[in-house]
Amino acid sequence: MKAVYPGTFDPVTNGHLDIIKRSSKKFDKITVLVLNNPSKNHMFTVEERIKLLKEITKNFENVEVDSFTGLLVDYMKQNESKLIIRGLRAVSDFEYEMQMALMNNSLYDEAETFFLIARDKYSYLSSSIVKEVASFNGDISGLVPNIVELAIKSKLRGE
Ligand code: COD
Repeated sequence: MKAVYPGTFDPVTNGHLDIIKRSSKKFDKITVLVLNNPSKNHMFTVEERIKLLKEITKNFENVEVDSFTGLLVDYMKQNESKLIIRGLRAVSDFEYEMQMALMNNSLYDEAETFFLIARDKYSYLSSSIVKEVASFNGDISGLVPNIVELAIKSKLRGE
């Protein structure tokens, strides 16, 4: 069975990576899908986010990276995908995730969402918090893969 792991990934963190690793063991093929929302401000362009994701998932044979502008369910219909992977960190994630899962299911009857509970050590991690810590020169090693840490630092230097 193949599944889509959709997100913003601005940028990918070790929490995302853990969900990718764990789901790649349970499904035949995972597509990590960067959804493009042009109305939101992001630190990284879609191309940069894809490049980072491709680099850190290059050793997973059944993981590919793609991007899409539009509704997730439209991508899924076009690619004959029916399964969505999402990570759940805390109760605070639940309301939003439930709303999305129900909306996706109402737009596309065959879409089902599978939730993986975040590992303890990543349960407080988000792309936003990593960017905030980095912006005040805090230590983000251990929170994101090395190449992501370098990319964030380079962005913050305005490069
Ligand atoms: N540990 C475990 N899981 C984590 C961690 C962590 N530390 N950090 C994040 N995650 C999980 C998140 O809970 C989420 O499931 C996934 O990883 C991706 O996270 P983000 O933050 O990169 O992505 P989101 O939540 O911003 O993604 C939202 C979408 C882009 C998927 C959504 O807005 C969408 O589908 N947009 C397309 C338009 C559409 O179809 N809208 C209707 C949907 S109802």
